[in-house]
This record gives sequence, C-alpha cells and structure tokens, in this order.
Amino acid sequence: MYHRNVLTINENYTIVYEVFNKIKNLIINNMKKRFENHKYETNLTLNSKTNLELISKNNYDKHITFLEYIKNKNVKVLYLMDENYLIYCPDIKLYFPNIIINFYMTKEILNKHLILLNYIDNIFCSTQNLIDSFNNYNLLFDYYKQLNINSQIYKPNIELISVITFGTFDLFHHGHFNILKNSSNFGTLIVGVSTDELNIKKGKISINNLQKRKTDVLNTKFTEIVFDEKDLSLKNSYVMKYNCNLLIMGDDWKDKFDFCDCACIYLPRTPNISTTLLKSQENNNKSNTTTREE
Ligand code: C2G
Repeated sequence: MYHRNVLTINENYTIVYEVFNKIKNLIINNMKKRFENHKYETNLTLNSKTNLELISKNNYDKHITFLEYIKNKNVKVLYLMDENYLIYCPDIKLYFPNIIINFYMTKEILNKHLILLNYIDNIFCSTQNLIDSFNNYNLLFDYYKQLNINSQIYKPNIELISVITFGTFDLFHHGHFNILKNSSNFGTLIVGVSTDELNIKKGKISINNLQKRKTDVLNTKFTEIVFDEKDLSLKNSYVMKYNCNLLIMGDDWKDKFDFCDCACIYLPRTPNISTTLLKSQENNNKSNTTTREE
C-alpha cells in the first residue's frame, strides 16, 4: 500500500513536470519570436540612477519591460554599474545571446547575486581586494557547469577598473577637485587635459597654460597619468590607447560620449562654481579696483 502510494506520487510528478516543461518552452519560444531580429548596434550604460520606468506591480512585468527596453535601444554592449541589474542577465543572455554584458563592482555584492555573475562577460573591479574575493567562490561556475544546469552560464573575465576623464581644468577649483576625487573612487584614474591649441579651437582661451593646468590635476594625487588631449574627436582613440574601461564626465556632457567603447557615466556637477564664474569675479574685482583708483 505504502509502496503503491509512493509510485502514484512519482507518476503524477512526472506528468506535472512534463506539462510544466511544455508550457515553459512554449513561453520561451513565444518570447524569442517577440525579440527576434534584434539589432546589435549601441552601447548602453545603466547606473543606479537610470530611470527605466521599471516600476511595475509584479516581477514578470518588470522583466518584460526591461527586455523591451534593451530591444528598443538596439543594445550590443551593456555596461551595468549596479548589482540590482544582475537579476535580468539570465533573460538577456537567453533572448539576446550576442549582447556582451560588462559589470562594474566598487563593493562586494550580496551572496544571492553571486551566481548571476556567471551570465556576465567581463567584471571590472575597483580594487585588487575585490578581485581576490572571487577566488573563494570561483563564481560557482565549475559546480553549475558540472551539473549542466544551464548552458548559458559563462566564466567571466575579471579585471581592474581603469577610468578616463577629460577637461580644461583652467583656474583649478573645488568642482574640478570633486570630479577627480569621485572618479578615482572607481579605479585608476587617467586624465586628458586639453592643450592650449585645442582650447583656442573650442573658443575657450584659458588663463593658465597647459603645463600649469596639468600640474594642478596631478597635485590632487587622485591621478595616475595625465596626458595632452589634442583633439575632441580622438576620445575613443584615447580610451583604447590607455586601455580604459570607464569614461567619467560631469553631467554638462550627458550622453555626449556614449559612442566610446567603454561604460560612460556623467556625475552631477558641483553647484555654484565654474571657471567662467571665477573669470567674471576676477574681471569684476579688476574693474572695481580701476574705479576706486580713478
Ligand atoms: N566640473 C564639475 N563641476 C563644476 C565644474 C566642472 O563637475 N562645477 C567638471 C566638468 O563637468 C568636467 C570637468 O569638471 O567633467 C572639467 O571641466 P572643464 O575644465 O570645464 O572642462 P571642459 O572645458 O568641459 O572640457 O573633451 C571634453 C573637454 O575637454 C571637457
């Protein structure tokens, strides 16, 4: 009797499992049709502040909205700056298998997210300690691969974050200091300072010469390398030359450098300070002195 019962349960279980699998495959195939002919064209960086309008009532809707967003943007390379996006990566690899996913880590992630790193192509870490922390987990990769649970999992390549930023840095002020400091928190910082000739081309004749502006940048101690930015159109060449994987600018440049082959983020500008303001204050001071002297 007991034996019979167990058998009955097993038979039912097999049927239920088969039905479940059929439904699951049907859904996956329908979804594949919905996302077929994806154009792999653009780079997309998502940070924690990106408003994806993903706020919806249930998780299923959230995933669909996210996948549609990826489809509409014709994403080819995805740069994720926040671990909360990792949950979407298995779906991305399933429906858009050729999208390259790069994940940027500045702190350890939740244990429950670790397995999701196996859907990532490249992980970029801000410190060597973060890289070393993976040795203990080995990303659960070998274990899952052995079980053959999911053929879509990968063993990501892991590297340090190398940041690039650009600027004139004339009359060096605390807005410049802040962006260099905040950028260096992501990893090794490389800074392109625009040459005097480039400033003339930009119609922005600087008060301090290139040498002084480069020294000001180096003196902050946040910068590893300073180089001459000779032409605005060479942004991506500089990214390649210095092997950078993250470009950071102030948000007055929002979206302008997304064509570069690395993640691009735009940090909020420090309010109430700019070279233009300092120049006009200096001019006011000069004219006040002249008036007093007259
Ligand atoms: N910045 C900032 N807050 C301020 C002023 C500037 O965060 N109050 C940032 C800018 O957004 C920029 C960097 O500091 O990322 C350098 O600013 P500028 O010296 O004004 O550089 P800019 O002339 O914008 O040159 O190829 C791009 C250019 O070289 C950028």
